[in-house]
Amino acid sequence: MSTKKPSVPNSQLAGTDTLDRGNTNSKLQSLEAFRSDASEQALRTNQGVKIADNQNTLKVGARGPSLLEDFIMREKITHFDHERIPERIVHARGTGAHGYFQTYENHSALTKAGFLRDPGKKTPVFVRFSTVQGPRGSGDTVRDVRGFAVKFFTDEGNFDLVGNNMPVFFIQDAIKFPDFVHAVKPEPHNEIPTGASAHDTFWDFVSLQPESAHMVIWAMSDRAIPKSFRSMQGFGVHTFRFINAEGTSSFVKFHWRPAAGTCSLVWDEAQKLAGKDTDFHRRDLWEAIEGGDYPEWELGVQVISEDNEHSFDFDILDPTKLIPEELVPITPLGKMVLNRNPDNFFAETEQVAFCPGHIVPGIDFSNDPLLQGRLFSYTDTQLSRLGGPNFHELPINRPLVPIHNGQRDAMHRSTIDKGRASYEPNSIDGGWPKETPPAPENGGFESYHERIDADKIRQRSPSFSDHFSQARLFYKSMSPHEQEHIIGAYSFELGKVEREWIRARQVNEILANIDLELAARVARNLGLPAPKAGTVEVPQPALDRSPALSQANLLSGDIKTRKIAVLVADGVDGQAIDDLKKALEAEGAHAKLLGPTSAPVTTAQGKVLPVHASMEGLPSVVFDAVFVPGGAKSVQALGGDGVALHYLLEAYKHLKAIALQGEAKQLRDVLKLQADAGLIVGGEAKALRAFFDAIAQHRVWEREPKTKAIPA
Ligand code: HDE
Repeated sequence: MSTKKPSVPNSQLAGTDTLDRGNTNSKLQSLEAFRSDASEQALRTNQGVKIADNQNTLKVGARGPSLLEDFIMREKITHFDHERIPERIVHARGTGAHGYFQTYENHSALTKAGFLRDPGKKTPVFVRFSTVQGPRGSGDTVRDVRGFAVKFFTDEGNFDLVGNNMPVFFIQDAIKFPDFVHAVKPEPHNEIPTGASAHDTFWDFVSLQPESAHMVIWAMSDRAIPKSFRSMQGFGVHTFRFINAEGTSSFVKFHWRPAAGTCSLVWDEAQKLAGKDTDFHRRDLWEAIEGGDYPEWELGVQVISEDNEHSFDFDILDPTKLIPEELVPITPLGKMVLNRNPDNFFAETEQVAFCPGHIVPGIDFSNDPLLQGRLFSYTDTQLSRLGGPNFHELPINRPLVPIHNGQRDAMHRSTIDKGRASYEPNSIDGGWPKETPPAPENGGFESYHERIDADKIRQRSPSFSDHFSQARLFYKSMSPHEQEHIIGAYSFELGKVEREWIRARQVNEILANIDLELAARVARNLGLPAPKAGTVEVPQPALDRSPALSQANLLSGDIKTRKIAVLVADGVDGQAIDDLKKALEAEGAHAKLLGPTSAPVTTAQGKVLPVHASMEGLPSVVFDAVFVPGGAKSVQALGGDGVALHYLLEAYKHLKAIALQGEAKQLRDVLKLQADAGLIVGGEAKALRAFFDAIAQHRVWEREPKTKAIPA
């Protein structure tokens, strides 16, 4: 802090006085000035001239050459020619939403950050979820890490929490990031594969880089094929600091926990969805918000006091390590609700620019060497992606507080700065704008005073050297079906690797150090000999298992917002549909009627019933469960319809709850479906309850071995 210059009076602090406390819409209001509604407006050029003919270029005669003087055509085509900007180098595919964050209580003992101190305040947020590997138009459901980036528009400036849906990362030092990204991206000669890590260069790199072992096993787990953005956890990954008003610092790890529970797709379903609905996750988020099912997350932190920095058997600065929740429970801070879709994808979701370096007083960095490198990268990448250093002026990126400083000019400057002095100190403009002292009631940012006495050195800390104990902890903490999925994913991905030495190295030098049984199972699937022992000594971690890591323990327990397909044809029992809909509505779930075509059907009771789509239009993969009502004629038609039968078989294979009511019972025999807790036959209320309970379990895991070609 500097004391030599005049400070800002309290009345002008950080813009708090200019904002309406508790106003959830402040960001939306600030965006309002930039939103453009064309209704009842004339078509004009960019210079404001009304256009009389938007159909024809100016020509010499109706069949003659076009004229260069046609400024209307030239302006239109020129703008079109430059419509694209470079996509993000990673996380190119994404989708965004507006919402708010509200703290549960005053957390001033932990941090002086204002948005975590005032429970009456709703802080606007913009969130962008993303995949990492694929380009902008790639599929949503590929096996990949998901980005979970949140911009908080606080009264003290923007805070960006730029996290992922997994709590660790592939590398420990930022200098390895270009290597990692080059390895995972499509191969350079043929640009294959899109949106997948199942190829030689990825496995070559990670098998040579043992520090990736922990993150890779997360990426081979169900976490890499989330059911929806709404059902993903989020993590800040790095250790950050909270600083309170007394200047006391604590280390923190950020966690987002979804109210919808955490759950995933199954692999075959994820692959099919990538083709049948490329936009599956994007659509789900959009529709949930449009329908008023506002997605919600709880933000929490694991808090580690300065004194406990070294009390773990790993280094809290190592981003390939998590802190088991059983060792440090999560302190809930507040909740985030997403309640508004963007108006324009490009202006909002594409142009939003996150940076882990965007922090506010009360939050600070740790020395995690991955985080330190990120602090440089994000602003740097925006310079080429958004065309210069003024991207903070784009409406979606503007902080709510007024910005004044001596930065001037450059490409796309939109602020019209008044005054003569673009330097500080100055005596021409009364010394304004001036520094603000850091005391909490003033709000000037002050970096945490950390004493460091060390050599300038290029070296990985020896405390970062264990790469396997937490990968093992993760594997051992999985439920049996989750372990099977991990074995399946490694086998699938390595099966796509052409070079046998890479497959063998991953099995012998990585998997064998995580778990010998895992290595043996994958080796068998690849036709390789099972390794007899690992290659390194793996330390015993403090815990054998961390139940908090298994998604089996993270379900919401209800069926809120779940989607149920109802298969119908002429002669369907209309009463059964009404009863189902009523029961589902009471639980907050939704039904969609699907017919052989999109044409309405006539019920057994003679009523004409519109359907939402044909069965081919909304395939089973986009639903959580399938319900077939009775009605002899309808069931007979469905039983003779290959699309309907495939619909049921596919839902069965994807371990979804299926209810066959009344005459629909016959379909079980036609398809030879084996009985289990998720196959409900019968129409009474008890059966409906059993159906709902099965949906709440998300998937019928006991069925899985029966759906495999070769039993494990
Ligand atoms: Fe990023 N990352 N990253 N990353 N990252 C970007 O920034 C980078 C890392 C994450 O929706 C880029 O604006 C480096 C970890 C998300 O706009 C780029 C390193 C985590 C997003 C970049 C990392 C992330 C990005 C590309 C290693 C989880 C999307 C475009 C030191 C904690 C944000 C952009 C959005 C995007 C660099 C590692 C999350 C190139 C150098 C670890 C969610 O700047």
